Amino acid sequence: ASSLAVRPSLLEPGDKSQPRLNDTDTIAKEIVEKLTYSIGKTTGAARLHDWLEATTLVVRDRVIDNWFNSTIETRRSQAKRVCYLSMEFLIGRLLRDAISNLGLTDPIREALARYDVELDLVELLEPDAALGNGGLGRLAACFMESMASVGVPGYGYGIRYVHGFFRQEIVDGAQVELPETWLKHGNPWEFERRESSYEIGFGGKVTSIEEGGRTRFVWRPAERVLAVAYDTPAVGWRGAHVNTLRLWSAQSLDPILLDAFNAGDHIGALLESNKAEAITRVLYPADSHQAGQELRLRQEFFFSSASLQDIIRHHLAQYDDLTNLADKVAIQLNDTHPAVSVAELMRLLVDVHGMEWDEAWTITRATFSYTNHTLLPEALETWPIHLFERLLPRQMQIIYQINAGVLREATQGQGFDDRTISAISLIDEGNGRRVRMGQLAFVGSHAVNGVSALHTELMKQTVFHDLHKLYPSRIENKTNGVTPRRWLHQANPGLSKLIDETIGPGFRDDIDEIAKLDRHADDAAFQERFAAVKREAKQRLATLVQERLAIGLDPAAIFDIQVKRIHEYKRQLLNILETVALYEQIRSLPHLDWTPRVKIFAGKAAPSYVQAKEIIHLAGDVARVVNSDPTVRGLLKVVFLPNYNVSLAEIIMPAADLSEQISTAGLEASGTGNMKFALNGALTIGTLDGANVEMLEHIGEDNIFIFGLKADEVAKMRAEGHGGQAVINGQPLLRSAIDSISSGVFSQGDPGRYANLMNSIRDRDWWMIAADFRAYWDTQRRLDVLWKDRAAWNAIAARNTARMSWFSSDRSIREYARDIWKAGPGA
Ligand code: 4GP
Repeated sequence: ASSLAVRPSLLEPGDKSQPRLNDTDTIAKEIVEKLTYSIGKTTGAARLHDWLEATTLVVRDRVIDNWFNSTIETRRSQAKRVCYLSMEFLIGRLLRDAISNLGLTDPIREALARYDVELDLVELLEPDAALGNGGLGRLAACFMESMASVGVPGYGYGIRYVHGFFRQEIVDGAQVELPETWLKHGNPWEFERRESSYEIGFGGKVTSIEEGGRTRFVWRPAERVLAVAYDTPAVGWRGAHVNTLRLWSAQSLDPILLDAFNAGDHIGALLESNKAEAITRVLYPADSHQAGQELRLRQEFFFSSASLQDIIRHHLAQYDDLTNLADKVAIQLNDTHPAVSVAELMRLLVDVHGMEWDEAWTITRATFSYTNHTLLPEALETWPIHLFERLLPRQMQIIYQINAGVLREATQGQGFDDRTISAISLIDEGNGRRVRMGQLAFVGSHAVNGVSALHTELMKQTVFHDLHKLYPSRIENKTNGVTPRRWLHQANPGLSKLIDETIGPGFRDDIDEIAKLDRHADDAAFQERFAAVKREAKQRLATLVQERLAIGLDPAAIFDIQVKRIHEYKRQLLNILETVALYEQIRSLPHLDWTPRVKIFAGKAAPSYVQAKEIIHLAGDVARVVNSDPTVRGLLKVVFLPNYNVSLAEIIMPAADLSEQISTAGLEASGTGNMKFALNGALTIGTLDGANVEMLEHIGEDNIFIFGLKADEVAKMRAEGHGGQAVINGQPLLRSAIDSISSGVFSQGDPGRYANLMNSIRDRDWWMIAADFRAYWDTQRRLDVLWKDRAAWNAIAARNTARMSWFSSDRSIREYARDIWKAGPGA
């Protein structure tokens, strides 16, 4: 990898300075220099965290050279910029990503080794930047990496939360949330940009002035907060292009009210600054769920307004004209969280920059596009009008005006009936009057996309059914992807090396080349090497589980893994019930030839999501009982790994034999963990949901294990009032598992602990757990049999790796760039 060329640096066009050298001697010298002059330590006194900082600074220097090149080139060529507005960027650790993308792994490893320092240990000390909850945030991170790798000039805009996603501990079986403190020791990757700071207003009044025959509205906010930019470079593959992740931090305009302080009110003196800074203090731990509180709306407006002001300032500095905004900037709204941007851009164009309404509206729509990530009704953001009006009075007026235009189109243009009109309206008149952010994002965008083919289809049929009738060409599909750099090259160096040696290194630059592996899938020698790589990854995970939980795992067993947010629709409960049923079967028929299995779970529950927390508790309870039962020893183990995050995922993905993607069909918009697992050679057991449907098409039906109800069948059964009890009565295994859990077999001393959870299956079975149990159980037993034929299993595993290239986020980004943004190479 050390031969990978980093582009020579061109600090200014025509600059003749020499590119940096990347040999071990140079790197070692630079690391020691940083240690000495930036950190103030000798090599003898340096601790591991000092080496981390010194190494980061050396890598950062190289990133910066390329960052300048990219910025200069975008400006020179007047290329269109893509601004990705997202409340969440779940980026994880950055050092290994940067080192690997710059091709510096070998020289840095060797340079540190000269001082008896191990690169792997250094990397482990970097905090895991968890500025996101789950899929949506991780997708934004993969997209940042892919935009840089594909060469799309991209700017991520988000929030610099002081406390990212909470740390999860399990205490007496229950989830406990602890603050996450990634910034505690500073962050060497970021640069504060004091010159890029903007005032963000809240509350106050709107007045109007008559000006040259035109009414101009002026918003006079009662409260103002400063948004300050912090930039982090986002490095693409081979460092060829470096983009910017710009995160906003809130500061008060007056750090302290000195009058109050001098009068002895020491707390009051800081109240205002605390209130301002609270905006960017904590990430809301809600995944696919509306957070509801006022602070959340403040966060949304804060980062939207700061980003738009920044985009406009940047644009004016280069073009001195806003009429060509949509030709030079594309703004992607990552879910509805930044949807208020639609109103805010209108305000900036019309009120601040004096543009006519109609022209501003045309430009706004041409600039924005919106991605929907979930159909769950509880996740569709709406805000009470009184709150919205109080906080954002001018934006509220603008929303009314936008709505009037849309409704006019619907009535006059289309002659829609009243029901359709009220479904289209940006104002929900039914629930105490609320602003519908999904509608706002939809009407303010020229393109609206879902994240898998099925999800996009369901968007048309359900949440956006009526808007789709009004704007029939607006919804399109952009199936998600994951970056192969982080999720294959870095997370799985063993497999990457095997692929190098089997088909050559071309797949590192063009992931589609990985398809050449297909030819080797049936070759016995290759299969053995593939299995050896898998086994090593499993051993690594087993060691981690031993260290953290003191549970011994046998890498010869199937590692059957479900890791993701805990949600009822993701059906960890179905998996746990199958585990309990299997446990009971092994206990009653111990003489049968059972296939040894390890069931691994990890994931966080939203702190207020009672059922999700009960599911975590149950997984732990089942684990305790099963793992201490000598009758199943060696045949079944259950593990709940606390604090699932990006770094843990990097260890888990390569170690899976079986990937659980078992959501109730129609509810998982896409999934991206499903892609990471399959790319790393895990077989998938899953429903026909989200991107599983397309994975089936690419991997082939013999190589993926699909079971259960389809989305339309789920909808039909729900409509018919399906209940669980009748199904349970006909299925002794399921019935026994539910009875055991209900009677306290796994919660001795507290038999009622899971009464609600179990009753929900018996009664409504909303998530179709009882309905799908049998099909799931049977498919698992088929997999047990397949496991015994090692060659067959390994061939399927290898074919999964070979056939997953379409699920690279490079492909997703190329599609967005071509169809929605009209930006990037070739635009
Ligand atoms: C997630 C979806 O649940 C998941 O299916 C999808 O793969 C991911 O977005 C990226 O598109 N949604 C969220 C959320 O994370 O907060 O709504």
